Parts: sequence; C-alpha cells; structure tokens
Amino acid sequence: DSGAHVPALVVGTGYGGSVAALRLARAGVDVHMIEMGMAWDTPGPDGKIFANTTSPDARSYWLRTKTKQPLSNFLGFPLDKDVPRYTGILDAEEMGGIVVYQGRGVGGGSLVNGGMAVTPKRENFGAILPSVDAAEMYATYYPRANAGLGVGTVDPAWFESAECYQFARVGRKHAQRSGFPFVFVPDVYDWDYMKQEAAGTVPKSALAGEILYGNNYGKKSLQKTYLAQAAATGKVSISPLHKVTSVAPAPGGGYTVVIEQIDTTGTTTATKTVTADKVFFAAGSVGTSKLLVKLKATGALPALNGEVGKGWGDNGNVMCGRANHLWDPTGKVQASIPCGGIDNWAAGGAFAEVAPLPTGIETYASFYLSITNTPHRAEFSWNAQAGRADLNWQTAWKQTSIDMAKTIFDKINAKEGTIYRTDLFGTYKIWGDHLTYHPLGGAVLDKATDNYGRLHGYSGLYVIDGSLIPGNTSVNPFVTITALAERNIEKIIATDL
Ligand code: FAE
Repeated sequence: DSGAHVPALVVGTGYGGSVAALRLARAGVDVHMIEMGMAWDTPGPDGKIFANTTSPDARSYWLRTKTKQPLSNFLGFPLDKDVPRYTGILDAEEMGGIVVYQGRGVGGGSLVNGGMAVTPKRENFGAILPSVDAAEMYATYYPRANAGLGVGTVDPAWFESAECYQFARVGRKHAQRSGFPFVFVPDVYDWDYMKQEAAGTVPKSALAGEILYGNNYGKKSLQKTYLAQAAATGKVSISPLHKVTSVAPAPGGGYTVVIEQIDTTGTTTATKTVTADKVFFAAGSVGTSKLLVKLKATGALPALNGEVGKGWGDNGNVMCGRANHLWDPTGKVQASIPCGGIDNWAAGGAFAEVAPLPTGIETYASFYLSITNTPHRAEFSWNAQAGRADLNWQTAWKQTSIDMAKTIFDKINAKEGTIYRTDLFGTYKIWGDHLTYHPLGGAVLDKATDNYGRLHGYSGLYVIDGSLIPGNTSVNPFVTITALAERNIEKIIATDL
C-alpha cells in the first residue's frame, strides 16, 4: 500500500530476485517483491494457465497487437498473427536493432525459458566473472543453485529410445560424425514427468510443444522452487502488475520507491510510494540497466558511477536450421525441452544447443541455438528527449557470432552433404541473428557495483540479477545468475543486515 515501509524491497521476481527473497526471508527479514508482469496462477477460459507455442493468444505477448515469434516463418510463410494487447508472458523488446526476449510475470524468465540449466566449464569461468573466486563458486554456490533449481539430466537409456528425442539423436549423430563432442545438457524439467507424458499417463506439456509462452506441467519454474520456498517462510509478499519507476534516497533514511500499478492493457491505474531500507534491483539485465541509467541521468540517484548501463551483451546468441536428407527425419513429436549440445567453444567459440522444432509435422530439419564467444558489448544511455534509455547495439556485430557458429555447421553440412534452411527467419534468410534470449550486463559486478553487487554511491542499494554478468556466460545463463545471487546474498546478509 502507498505510504508503507518495508525492510527489503525486491524489484522483479526472476532468478536473482527469487534468491534474494528466499535468503533474506530465511534470515528473518520481511521482503516485498514488485513484479510488472502477472501472477500466472489462474487458468484461462481453456482451463490452462499458459497458451501453447503453436497457438499464441492474448496470454502470449507483452503488450503487443501482433505476435513476434522467434521463428518468424515456415516454408516461406510468415507465422505472426494479430493478438489482443494484453500483459502476456513473453516480451519481445526491440532496442537498437536487436529483439530481446524476456519473461514477464512472477517467476521472470523461468516462465518462458527452455529450462536448460548449464554450469559453465570451470576453465571458462575466469573470462565470465574475473573478480569472483572460482573455487568458492564451484564448491559451494553452483551446487547450491543447482539444488535450489531442481536441475536434472535426461535418463540416458530412455533418451536412446524416446520418440520425442529423435531430433536430438540425429543432432548427436551429425555432430559426432564431424568430430564434435555432443554433451547432455541438464534441465529443470521434471524428467520423470516427461517419461509419463511419453507413456500417455499424464497431461502433456513438453510433448505438447509447450515452451515460450509457459509450460502448464512438468517444468520447475521459479514458482515451484525458490518462490514456493520463499512463500513458505510467511515473510515474502508479491505485488504483480506493479512496476517500479523510481528509487531515490528518502529524507529520513532508506529509499523512496515509486511504483505504478497497471491493468492488463498496460494502463497505469494507480501510483504508489513506499519507503524501503534496502532495495534489490532484480528486474533482469534490461530492466535493471534501463532503470539505473534513468535514475542516474534524471537526478534520482546521481552518485551512481559511470559504469551503469555498460557491458551489455547478447551471450552471442544466433539460431539456424539445417535441412536433412529424407533418411534423417527428426520426428513428428519433439520434446520442447532440449537435452543436448555441441561443444566447440575452445576451438571455434561456439556452444550449440540441439533445439527442437515442435511443429507437429515431420520437417527433416535440425534446429540449433548457438551461444558464441562474441567480444561485442553495447551500452545503455539516457535519451532525455524521448524519455527512455537507448541501447547502442549494432546489427553488424552478429556477424562475429555467425562466423563462430559456422565453425560447427559448415563442417557438418560439408560432411553430411546438407544445406542450411532458408525459410525459418524470413525468405532466403539462414541466420536468426536479430534476437537474443540471453541479455546480460549493464550493471557489471566489480564495476557498477562492488564485488558483491552493492551499487557504488549508495548504501542499501543492490543489483542481484543478470545485469551483473558482463555479456557472456559461454553457456545458457540462469544457473550462473542464480549461483552468483546465492554468493552475493550470503555476504550481504552476513555483513549488511
Ligand atoms: P528475469 O528472469 O528476466 O526477471 C526479471 C523480472 O523483473 C521479470 O519478471 C520482469 O517482468 C521484472 N521487471 C522488469 N522491470 C521491472 C520493473 N521496473 N518493475 C517491476 N518488475 C520489473 O531476470 N536461460 C537458461 O539458462 N537456459 C535456458 O534454457 C533459457 N532459455 C530461454 C528461452 C527464452 C525464450 C528466454 C526469453 C530466455 C531464456 N533463458 C534461458 C534466459 C533466462 O531466462 C534469463 O537469463 C533469466 O531469466 C534472467 O534472470 P534475471 O534474474 O536476471
């Protein structure tokens, strides 16, 4: 309520925010979480909370009137369609020539993502977070994050025979025949549930192609893990459909936080002001960066340092498909949850997830999301005239990522006598190079903040999400975001409370 005083206010309910809330609550602190998206706890008219990937509806997109599907075309046909403007689950935010996909709602990105829960190789960690003690991360915080998230790996024996992983077995065969290591990729999906889906004994989620707009069953989103545990403490409350717009020092100490309540059309219905002793920015890389850049430039938090907004990257994301021969079908039924990847990081700077293309028909396509070792970093800056934060991303930068991904797929195509698909991202367009699923950076650890996420210039203000990580994690990012949050909140609780 307006005028309230809270000991700890958390902006956003994704990975960083959920870790902060749980650990603070367990340490005895009352926590209030503010989330601009919906709660996603109530079934729609079809009896389901989340829409299917193959039939997007109002629930699917954040305040858009037309869908913006990552795979925009199929066999030359554009797939996007009109939808009612609504506070749906997936935001396709267009900034500086890149579409940044993000989850909106209680659970953040965990609502929409593939659940791939990958711990980076130890030898790559120094390049990801150079100021962090790797030994501590791998002994304590990565294991803690993996346990808290409920990470598991596909049963290798079941994998060999499961119809829904034909696409992954074809991906493995092609990788190995070209001399690339194929690795199983852990996931937070409930693998036993998936086996039951395949057996036809439970309602289907992964095997019904659910992903991107939410999974109705099977996926352990934050709602089922960290946030459920946080709720069980009785010390955490959440306000969905509330957006933080300002944080500034309060006259009597602590911070004045301005929050806009919105309805499901995105219209502001109330503006509330609360006071918080401590504020944790966990609005995601884009959300936190935009907020901090604005607050510094507009005089709410002028003492933030010049690193705010810098070091933003796309984790080198680039997608592509390959057209297989007729003797290599990838399967009519594909699990929407990937379970394997091709590791060419050391030699070629690319780690490629063998991804599903769950269209419900045989496509003879292999589909991949590559994470690449791109050096390019963009910066957010305040555009006073337009009243928004702009990102100076350059579309040409994706060429570096394409070149790295090609170290894998050019070789596989040469070996298999196959070609790239040209119908998935437009007409005669091979590369999905217009987007990222993995925004990272903008308030980099040990630069905009100290080595534990305390913002320079203000005591009691913290960053605890993907914006701490400078642009790349060498693998999918949420395990690293979670582990770093576990590390930082432990220190903050021990020294700052
Ligand atoms: P995030 O989860 O984005 O949470 C931030 C929250 O803050 C969101 O709920 C926002 O709505 C909310 N928010 C923003 N601004 C405000 C504001 N001003 N006031 C109130 N609330 C606000 O942040 N990663 C993997 O590791 N494996 C995968 O398989 C994977 N697949 C992905 C697939 C898709 C389609 C997408 C979009 C992402 C995927 N990711 C994956 C990335 C992963 O979800 C992402 O790195 C994390 O969710 C980021 O966590 P944060 O805590 O930084």
